[in-house]
Amino acid sequence: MKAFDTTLYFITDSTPYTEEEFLFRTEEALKGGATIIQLREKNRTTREYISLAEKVHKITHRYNIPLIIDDRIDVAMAVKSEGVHLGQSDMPVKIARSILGNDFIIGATTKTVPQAVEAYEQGADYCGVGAIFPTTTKVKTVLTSTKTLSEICQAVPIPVNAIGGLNKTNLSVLEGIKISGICVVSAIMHAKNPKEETEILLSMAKKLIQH
Ligand code: TZP
Ligand code: MG
Repeated sequence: MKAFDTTLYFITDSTPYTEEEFLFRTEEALKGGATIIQLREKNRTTREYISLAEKVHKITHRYNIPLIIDDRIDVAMAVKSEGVHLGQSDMPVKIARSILGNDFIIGATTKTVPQAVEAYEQGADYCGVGAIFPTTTKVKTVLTSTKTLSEICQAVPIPVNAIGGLNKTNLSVLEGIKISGICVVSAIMHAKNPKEETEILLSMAKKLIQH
């Protein structure tokens, strides 16, 4: 059975980096204690996505951390990743679950209580909820209030993670909300020292989820 921990969910962004720098930063995040990692590629061909995913998977194996592929179940299957993350315009969770089986981790982006309940009922293993703050990583996203985040946490029995503009200076808005963890892109990916930043965020996230 799949086991995973979403306390510090690191999502990659390779766009500004050479492959070498990207893989280095990704590994630094794992050294710093990221508990799960998502490869998120929006502008690659299928072949490029698979090639990069294979390289990242080699690294994640060494740290025994699950690799989640964003959007693409074909890429996830091709590289035998541990999971896939599906947004509201990606393949429905129910269909992905029927194709991938029960051992695969399937995550869903949900911005409202009905979306979260539907994702759970269709077999999602966790929900990502946001954007809590404006983000420079995903230009098109709309904001989700902490009130809605809190309601989603009450509405579904699966882990719920907050996402969007989160960094060490603003995590306190999540205090008292029953999240299972935080998702971050730029706070780690573009940090001066990704390993150190990951360590700091991990210890802050651990405190946040002590309910
Ligand atoms: N979904 C909602 S916000 C977001 C995604 C993928 C991007 C979060 O990136 P950052 O850099 O942590 O704000
Ligand atoms: Mg998506």
